[in-house]
Amino acid sequence: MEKLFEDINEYQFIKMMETGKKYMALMSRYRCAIMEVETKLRVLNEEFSSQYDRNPFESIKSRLKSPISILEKLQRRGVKLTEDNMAAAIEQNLNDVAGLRVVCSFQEDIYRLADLLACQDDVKVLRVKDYIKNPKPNGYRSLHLILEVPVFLEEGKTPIKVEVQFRTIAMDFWASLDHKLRYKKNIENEEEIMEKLRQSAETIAALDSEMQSIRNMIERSSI
Ligand code: 0O2
Repeated sequence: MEKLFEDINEYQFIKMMETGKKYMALMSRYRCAIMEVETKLRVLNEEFSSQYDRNPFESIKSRLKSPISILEKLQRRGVKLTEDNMAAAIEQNLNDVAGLRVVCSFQEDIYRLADLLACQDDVKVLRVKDYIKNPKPNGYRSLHLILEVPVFLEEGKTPIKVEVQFRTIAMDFWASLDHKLRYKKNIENEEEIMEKLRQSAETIAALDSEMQSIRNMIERSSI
């Protein structure tokens, strides 16, 4: 039979398959946690829309961090990965393997939704990073919650970390363009582009505040 891998022996191949299986099982737990949090957010959206006739969020997206991004982030943090510590290294060092992004029209809805999610008794808030009140120097704005939610598996209740990013439509628009810049190498005019992005982030923040205040005026004026 033709050999698949010339340079590894049978023992190494079995080890590699076992590691692969462990990795798949870990990712499956993160997928379950995403489903739990997404359902919670959709339930809140449903309740809001029936009570107040409006949806607090416009869209919700979820993603599992790709194996290459997991590896790169662990390497950046100087974590040594071995066959035996793989699951523990990922769980201990990364908060955003399971990620959800909730895009709202208005800033007040971001805080309202985040509070309603955080106060649920099976949700543990590990960390709040408020890049709306404290934007990053490049202009990045979003509210990040690092949560732990229980996932009920055959082996019992397992707490799993999930990162939820809340932003307005305008902040999301900005972040997607900035993301393009972050992953490009050797860019001409990098300083100029960064400065333009910083200025656009300010414009967007002002627009978000204005839209919020107009909505508040409309709500106050309706009898
Ligand atoms: P990707 O490709 O989106 O997965 P932590 O482990 O949370 O303590 P971390 O990950 O450095 O440390 O936290 P941080 O800075 O809060 O960033 C988490 C995520 O927020 C990033 O994930 C991005 O998705 C987003 N983010 C943070 N800063 C920026 C920014 O300046 N611009 C854009 N566009 N997104 C940002 P990753 O893993 O970096 O990337």
